Amino acid sequence: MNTTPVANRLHIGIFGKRNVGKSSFVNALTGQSVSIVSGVAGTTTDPVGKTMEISGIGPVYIYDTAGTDDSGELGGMRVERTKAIMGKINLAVVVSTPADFGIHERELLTEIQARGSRAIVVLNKTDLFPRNLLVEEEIRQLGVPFAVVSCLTGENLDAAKGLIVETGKTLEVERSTIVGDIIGHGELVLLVVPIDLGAPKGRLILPQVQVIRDILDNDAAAIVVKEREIGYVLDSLKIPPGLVICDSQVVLKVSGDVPPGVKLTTFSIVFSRLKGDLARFVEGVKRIDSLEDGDRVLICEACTHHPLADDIGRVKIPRWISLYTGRDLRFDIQAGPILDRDISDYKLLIHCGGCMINRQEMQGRICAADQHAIPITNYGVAISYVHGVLKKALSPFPYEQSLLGD
Ligand SMILES: Nc1nc2c(ncn2[C@@H]2O[C@H](COP(=O)(O)OP(=O)(O)OP(=O)(O)O)[C@@H](O)[C@H]2O)c(=O)[nH]1
Ligand SMILES: [Mg+2]
Repeated sequence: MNTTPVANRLHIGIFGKRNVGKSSFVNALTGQSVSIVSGVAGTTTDPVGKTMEISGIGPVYIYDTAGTDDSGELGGMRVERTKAIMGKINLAVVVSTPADFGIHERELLTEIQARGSRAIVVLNKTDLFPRNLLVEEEIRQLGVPFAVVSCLTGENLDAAKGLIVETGKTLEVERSTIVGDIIGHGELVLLVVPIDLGAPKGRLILPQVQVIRDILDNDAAAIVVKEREIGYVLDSLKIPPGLVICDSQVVLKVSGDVPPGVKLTTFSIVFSRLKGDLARFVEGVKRIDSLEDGDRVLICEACTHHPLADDIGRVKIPRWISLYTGRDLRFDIQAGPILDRDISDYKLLIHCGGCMINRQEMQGRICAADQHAIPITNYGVAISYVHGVLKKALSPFPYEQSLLGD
């Protein structure tokens, strides 16, 4: 794992009508021919993503997209794909020309801002079109920073880059630490990682690697064990660990093994603080107690993966919740974005940890739940709850723990 995970990068999307020079701008920014440029409107058909470093911001992920003014059946599908990218990004660059900027761009800016992202405008092709002070004043009135450039001659491209850096620096992509605020300097953290059928061959999964790195960055020490080894490792330590973090699926066993006074949580819970909102998920999980026969629950997975026979979202969580409530519930699975799905019928959403999506996307999903006033929780919180150990698994987080009452 020697690169910054994509989910931790600032995500930048380039939007605008066809042929305005979006791909040319991406190529100018990256200094590479990432995207094909041509005079034919509709050259870029599928979103193209590229990782790069921008000095002053660090690692970013840039999406070039298809023109948002495309029409017809295929064009409409391209626009849909571009709109899906809007939900993933933190910063949008709306490209236009001094001659073209108008209602379409204003609508794009409104849509971007409504999704909680920041925007800047790039007016391109100034070698062809004279500057348009009326348009510039209008953009100023909208409170959106802009630059007037030519991707052909390179004029003012540095100013456009500068705007991206200035705006990008102010954006919170992720919390800067996963566990740094709950562990002490020099403390020992015991990580419990089951090596079962679901574990990838020959390596650890990304959230585990990220937690280990974060522990090291915070000058603490990590010991990694499988659940079978907890007992003897705890016995052999001179001082008990300050914190135990385990996989949600073994939280019941681990909570029994961890001595009173040692804080316990799960990988899923620490990650839900990073991308989602732990307090919201703790509030949401309480809805399980009032589910009735026939109620529908939506299990949301960030990515599409090939399900295992005993899949966590498809099999285990539905089984555990059904056993816990004693109710006859209906579970559906949604893999991928939930924005397009009618979710109004569901009584509860249970989201995966979201290790493959960024904070912006997870917040979008929480907003979707909000719009329908549906409680939302996540896998880790729900699993600990139905096993009766959530209070213990929230021991590093007194505020969220207090939301559970006595
Ligand atoms: N004169 C001039 N031409 C430019 C400039 N920037 C881009 N072009 C040209 O404009 C045409 C379209 O550029 P692209 O970068 O492919 O535009 P796009 O917005 O990605 O277009 P689609 O992918 O079709 O939506 C190409 O012929 C470019 O060479 C510029 O600053 N000045
Ligand atoms: Mg293009």
